[in-house]
Amino acid sequence: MAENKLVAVVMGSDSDMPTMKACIDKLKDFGIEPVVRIISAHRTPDIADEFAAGAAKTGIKIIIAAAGMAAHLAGAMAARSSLPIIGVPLAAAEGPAGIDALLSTVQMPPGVPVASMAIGKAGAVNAAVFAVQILALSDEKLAAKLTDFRKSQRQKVIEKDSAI
Ligand code: RP5
Repeated sequence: MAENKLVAVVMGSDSDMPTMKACIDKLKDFGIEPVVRIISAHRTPDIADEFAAGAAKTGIKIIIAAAGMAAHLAGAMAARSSLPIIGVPLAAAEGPAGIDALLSTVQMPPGVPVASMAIGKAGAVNAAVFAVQILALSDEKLAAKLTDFRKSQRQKVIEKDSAI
């Protein structure tokens, strides 16, 4: 059975969904059904504030926040919630290929951390895996799934190597 809404995936725009689908799909692979929201730190700051401030009370344990350009969504979540916040910087259609979003996400002031992943799809997938790693600390079944996932990644590389 899917874990009950322990992880939230928020993104700044519906234009982020094609990339963040990789995050949502990876969470689902581990049996985690995330809360998914489109919330903008700049266009809907009141909703971002309300969501972050209330997330813990709804049972959410981890917030994954993805945005492009001047990517303040993860920081806005971290400003209003003490939950672990995982940031995913995205490359927008215009701009310097996500470097803008990376710096906006990662350069948090001391005391208000955001765990920033890589830019784009790699970061989206890793955000899901990182969330699973946190939850697996107190969930043996999830820890076993994580072990299987690592084994299967290893096996894929070995098979590619053998096929050369
Ligand atoms: C950010 O601005 C969003 O996260 C998105 O990556 C970028 C562009 O947004 P749209 O103009 O496509 O809505 O806030």
